[in-house]
Order: sequence, then structure tokens, then C-alpha cells
Amino acid sequence: MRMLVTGGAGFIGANFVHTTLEERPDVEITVLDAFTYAGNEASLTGLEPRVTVVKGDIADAELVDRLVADSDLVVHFAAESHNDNSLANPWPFVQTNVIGTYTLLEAVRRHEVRYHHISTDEVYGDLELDDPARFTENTPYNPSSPYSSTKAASDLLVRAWVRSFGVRATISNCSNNYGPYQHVEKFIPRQITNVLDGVRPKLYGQGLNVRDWIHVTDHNRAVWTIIEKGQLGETYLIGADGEVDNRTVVEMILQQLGQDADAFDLVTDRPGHDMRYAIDATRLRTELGWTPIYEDFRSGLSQTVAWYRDNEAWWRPQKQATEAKYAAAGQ
Ligand code: NAD
Ligand code: TDX
Repeated sequence: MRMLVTGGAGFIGANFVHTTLEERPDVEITVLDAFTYAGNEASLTGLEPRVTVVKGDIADAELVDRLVADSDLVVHFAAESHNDNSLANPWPFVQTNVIGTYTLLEAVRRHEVRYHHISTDEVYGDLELDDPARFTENTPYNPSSPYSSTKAASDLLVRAWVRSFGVRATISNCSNNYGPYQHVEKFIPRQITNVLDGVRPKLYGQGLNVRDWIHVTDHNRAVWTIIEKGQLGETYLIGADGEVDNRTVVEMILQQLGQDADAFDLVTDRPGHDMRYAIDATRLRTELGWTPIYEDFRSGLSQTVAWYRDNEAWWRPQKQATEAKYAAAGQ
């Protein structure tokens, strides 16, 4: 099988490429990635000949047409993915997440290629801390940020291309991922690498916001489950019952690195900061039989802490510029 993986040099895409090579000997992969600040060549070294890396933009219609024509399946991870960046400059989010997805959809439509669309639970907006509800496939879309609204727009394009043009597509909306190869701008790697650098972790607001953490390998195994068993045209939510508030995550990281649990700073909150995300993945579990492997967040986190401790050469080149950006925003 020849597979086109967009965004394969990013966090989840690179993990997807690694897992796929290990578990699917019949798959050959072409990665299409623009290598923005978030793409990292060091995440994909030594994977030839089963992986071919093409540097290019998903909004480049000619390039996309050629690569899609040559594929049996497209898995679309590429995106501008960071909420804080989308508040500072929304335009690349509209361009990549909306126009880029449109460009891919037109190509899979022309060449009748199976397509899987990677999306986020943030399209559903947020929940109150004391709300017993969790997101399901039937929750109405209500995105808050430029990032989540462009992801919502891309999901809706996929649904329309399924219905109007018969494109063979599935969609997944996953909760917050953690694990190796995640850019140091994101919450967990930022705090781990801060502590490794002797810098106090930075919590937005009071640190009360809740995220529903899932290990990236569990996300990617769910994606494969949907590719193989999902119903065309359908949406599946992916989550592993991993709700934890940010303050508790920081306390765990500090403890795992031998520091006092209260050695963090509270900093300026993110404007419009979503309070809580929570996924009900019953459909994925019961209809498709998926279950997560990393059921204990604390031990998955401790493996992730160890990965960053052991792979400084991977993250060090991005650290200074990332922290300079946060410092300018008072965060
Ligand atoms: P990431 O920012 O780590 O990686 C994104 C990748 O896309 C990078 O390699 C980047 O170079 C590439 N890219 C960006 N613009 C491009 C363009 N125009 N053309 C080609 N490549 C381009 O993101 P991630 O965290 O790995 O997220 C991957 C996908 O998963 C995204 O669609 C995101 O919305 C979704 N998602 C992420 C999470 C999470 O917790 N990180 C949770 C749910 C869903
Ligand atoms: O330094 C920080 N301090 C802090 O308290 C950072 C970077 C974040 N936070 C908070 C904000 C959030 O409540 O931690 C939480 C997680 O923040 P991010 O890592 O920026 O993730 P989030 O905004 O929740 O979005 C992530 O999950 C859903 C991904 O970045 C998205 O791509 C995905 O769709």
C-alpha cells in the first residue's frame, strides 16, 4: 500500500510514520511536509527506502495532485497547530488548515483516493469544570480560537466533499496528545524542558484548565483502526479518559524530575482560554473495538519525561527561540 502522510515531520505525523513502519510491513510512505518551524527533519532520519520525504506545501495544487495520484490512501495531519500562535497571527491557520485541506480534498476527489482527516476535540468548544458532559460525535461545533475554528472549517469541508462528491473519507477528532517528538512550544514538553534547564514551569492563569490527555501512540493506533474498520463518511472521537488539570500535570513533572511540586510560576492567561475538554470515545471502543495501551497517565508522562531527558539534541535547537516568543507575551 502506498500512503501519503501530510505533516509527517510534525509531532503526531512523525510518530504515525514510526508506528506504521514497525507494525505494517506492506506500507510505503511518502511524507509531504512544508517544514515550517514545527517540522523537524531529525524526527524522520534513517527511514529510507520505505519513507520518501517531499518538502512542499499542501496548498500547492500541482504538487498535491501528483502525489495523491500516486497514492492508495492519504492521511492528513499537516496543520498549523498551536493556539497561542493563532492568536498572534491567524493567517497561516486559514491558509494551511482551510485552503490546504481544500486542495487535498480536490485531489482525492479527482483521483478517487481514500482519505483520512485528522482533527481535534477543540472544534466542540469547551466545557465547564463541573459539567458532567463530555464531547460525543453529536456535540454541536462551537470553536473558540482561530486555530480551532480553522480546524472546524476543514472538518466541514470534508463532510461536504463526502456528501456532494462521494469522496471516501473518515474524520477523527482527538483530545490532547503527549509523547516523544512534540515541539517544545506545547505545554508538556515546554515544562519538562524548562525544568531540565533549571527554569520554573509556567502555568497560564491559575492552572485550573483541564485537558484530556492521550498518548500519541494510542491516537495513532486509533487512526489505523478507523482506516481499517471505520465507516466511510463517519466521524470518530478519540480519547483515553485522561482528564487532568494543568497544575497537576506540572506538579507531576516537577516530582518526576526531583523538584518541589510547588516550584512553578503563574503567568498571564491565554485570551479566550478554553476551560476543559473531555472526550467520550464510546463509539470508537464499542463499534470498532479500539482500546488504549497507555491507560496510566502518570507512567506515560514519566516515559515522556525520560525521552526529553535523553534526547536533548532533538529539542535544544528550538528551545531558545520558543522561550523568547513566550517571554515577549509575558508567558
Ligand atoms: P505539529 O505542529 O507538530 O506538526 C504539523 C506539521 O505540519 C509540521 O511538520 C509542519 O511542518 C507541517 N505543515 C504545516 N503547514 C504545512 C503546509 N502548509 N504544508 C505542508 N505541511 C505543513 O502538529 P501536531 O501536534 O503533530 O498535529 C498534527 C495534526 O493533529 C493537526 O491536524 C492537529 O490539528 C491535530 N491534532 C493535534 C493534537 C495535539 O494534541 N497535538 C490533538 C488533536 C488533533
Ligand atoms: O506554557 C504553557 N502553560 C500553560 O498553562 C502552555 C504552552 C500551555 N498552558 C496551558 C494551556 C492549555 O490549557 O496548557 C494547556 C495545553 O496547552 P497547549 O499545549 O498549547 O495545548 P491546547 O491549547 O490544549 O491544544 C492542543 O490540544 C489540541 C494542541 O496544541 C492542538 O493542536 C490540539 O488540537
